[in-house]
Amino acid sequence: MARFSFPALAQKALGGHRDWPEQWPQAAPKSEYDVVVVGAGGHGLGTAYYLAKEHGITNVAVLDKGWLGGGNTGRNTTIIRSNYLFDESARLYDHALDLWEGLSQDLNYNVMFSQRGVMLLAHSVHDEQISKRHVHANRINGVDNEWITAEQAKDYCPPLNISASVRYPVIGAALQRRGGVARHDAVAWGYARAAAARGVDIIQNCPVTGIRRAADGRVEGVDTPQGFIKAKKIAVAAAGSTSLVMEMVGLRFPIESYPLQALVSEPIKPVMPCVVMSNAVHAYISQSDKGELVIGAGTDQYVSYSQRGGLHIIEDTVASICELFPIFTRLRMLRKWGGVVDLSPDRSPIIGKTPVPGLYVNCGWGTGGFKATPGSAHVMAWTVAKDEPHPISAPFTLDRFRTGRLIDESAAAAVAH
Ligand code: FAD
Ligand code: PYC
Repeated sequence: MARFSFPALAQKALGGHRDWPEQWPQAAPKSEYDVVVVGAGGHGLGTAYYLAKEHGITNVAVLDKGWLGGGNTGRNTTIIRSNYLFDESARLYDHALDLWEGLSQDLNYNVMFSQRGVMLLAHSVHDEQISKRHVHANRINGVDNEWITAEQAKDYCPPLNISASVRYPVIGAALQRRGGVARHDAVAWGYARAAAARGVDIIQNCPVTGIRRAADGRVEGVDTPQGFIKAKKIAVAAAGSTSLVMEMVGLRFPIESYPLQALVSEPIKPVMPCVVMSNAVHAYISQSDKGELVIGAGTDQYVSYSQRGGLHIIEDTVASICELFPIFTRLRMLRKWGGVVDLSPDRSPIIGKTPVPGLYVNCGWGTGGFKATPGSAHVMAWTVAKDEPHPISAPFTLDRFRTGRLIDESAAAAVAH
């Protein structure tokens, strides 16, 4: 039976969710594991799940400084798509999209994956050229994406304003029909429950404060307020805090942490049939199954570890949304929040081994890692189990910042940073 520490905060967050057995034992961590995963977001929990399911490694603990899914996984706006420009990224994000399509069945937990289509608007000739380049590159890689006119965009998304008289008229869009949204915290809970059922321990309220190494340089375990926990291998999936964790072994990581925020409107009846994004006016929007319009934009312009953000960003975002969707002008904002995203220099993730034997990392997803969760966790588990990169994640090593083989997806990140 898997062991849990289950603080009151998490019980509140899970809100009596019917699938979550609240009577599960509260436990301290064991003294020794084959693998310790740092970070109980989707990527860390998923890594533990695939380690158990696909590699038979079940003596695994996932440690989190807060509650599971309380990081970016539970704060993001859940846009899922795989329309990235470069071959390496297309393979990685499409691998994730393939897994999304079977995830609820695999976990026996409804992650509410909804392939309602993701539309990226173009407002200028430059936008159109960039979008078409993406569409062509995607199709060569077998990733669905198509160019549609402004009128077709309006047919697909009736609330969209395609009037020629606005400041940035819509002149067309790239549409990925396989893209969509999912329920973010269900992804964390689904992976947690499925990993726990296979014997993985999930220990909340347990920050990793140090990483110890043996005389030969290999990792030996982690320090926590609950004591030292021995580990043969350590997998770090601590988005937003990667540099802090890596400093524990003296590694300087090419990562900067920025606040990224979002907001929701009061709930209304279904009105937005798809996801709409615009890089030019700098806003994106969808509607959750609860009825709230889910709205966001870019990161703040300064580095910070604060899980909030500047109000001016929200003001600009809402102004853009009101121009694109005048029918939403009279809606009220229900709440706003922020997360801390970790940006790598080329805006692509870093997945794989580190210079420290037995230490693995999964970070740098920046503003776009939710969509990657199943794929990222799947290749990460392989890497940890076999001590070698999965073929799909092999190009995403830390080493590329030394060799210069960058995968510059800054345009595909789709939100400004
Ligand atoms: P997280 O879910 O952040 O998990 C990391 C965990 O590590 C946290 O729970 C944290 O508490 C823990 N941790 C940190 N340090 C320690 C430590 N020392 N010891 C123990 N635990 C530690 N992506 C998309 O694809 N689509 C979107 O629409 C989208 N929208 C976003 C909107 C917002 C407002 C934000 C903030 C992000 C958005 N993202 C989006 C990005 C996405 O949320 C992240 O890339 C993804 O969720 C990262 O998942 P993760 O599991 O790696 O990290
Ligand atoms: O990566 O598609 C994305 C995204 C949308 C909002 C934040 N990230």
